[in-house]
Amino acid sequence: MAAIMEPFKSEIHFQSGVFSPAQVVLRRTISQTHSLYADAKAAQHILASEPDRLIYEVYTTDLPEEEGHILHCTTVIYPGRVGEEYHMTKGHFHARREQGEVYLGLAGRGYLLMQTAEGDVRALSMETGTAAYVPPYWAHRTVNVGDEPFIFFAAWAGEAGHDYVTIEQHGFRKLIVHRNGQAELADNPRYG
Ligand code: M6P
Ligand code: ZN
Repeated sequence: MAAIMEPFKSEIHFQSGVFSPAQVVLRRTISQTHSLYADAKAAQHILASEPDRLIYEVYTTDLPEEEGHILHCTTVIYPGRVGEEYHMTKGHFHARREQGEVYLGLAGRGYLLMQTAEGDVRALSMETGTAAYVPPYWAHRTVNVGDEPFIFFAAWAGEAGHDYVTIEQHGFRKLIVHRNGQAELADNPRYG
């Protein structure tokens, strides 16, 4: 059971995603994320030429990851591509698959890509003001398809946990790629 704790508030700057006070800031560069991209050659090239390329940051509060709490954070995905694929988060299932999550778009344009264990895929476009729901059992990844940082707020149950391994090993069935001057859903040649 969660212990009694002091209520608190945070200030979120919608145009930068800065969440303050933010006790924890996660930074993901190409060095930590290159293996997620389908075009391994393009990813290796960026890794060699720009090893510090910042892909995304997560500003989060330091709350106990336990039942009763609602964890919440902002994520800022910087614009850019690796081959045809847009910059994106690692993506995860919840360790407790039955826990959902809610997102709110604050700035920029992106997609929320979701997939079940059976391989069903959905992609929802997101912009400022879009509240998007990740129901139980759907893995989720966000992708920046615009020219500006894509920034969103997320809230989920404290006991949900993150399972990254399944996505690291198998990927998503679909990629969101830049083709014909726009964002398109394409089959992932490396899925499986
Ligand atoms: C959202 C939430 C967070 C997550 C973040 C980055 O804000 O789902 O829980 O950490 O996106 O995504 P990932 O952890 O998959 O890299
Ligand atoms: Zn999640």
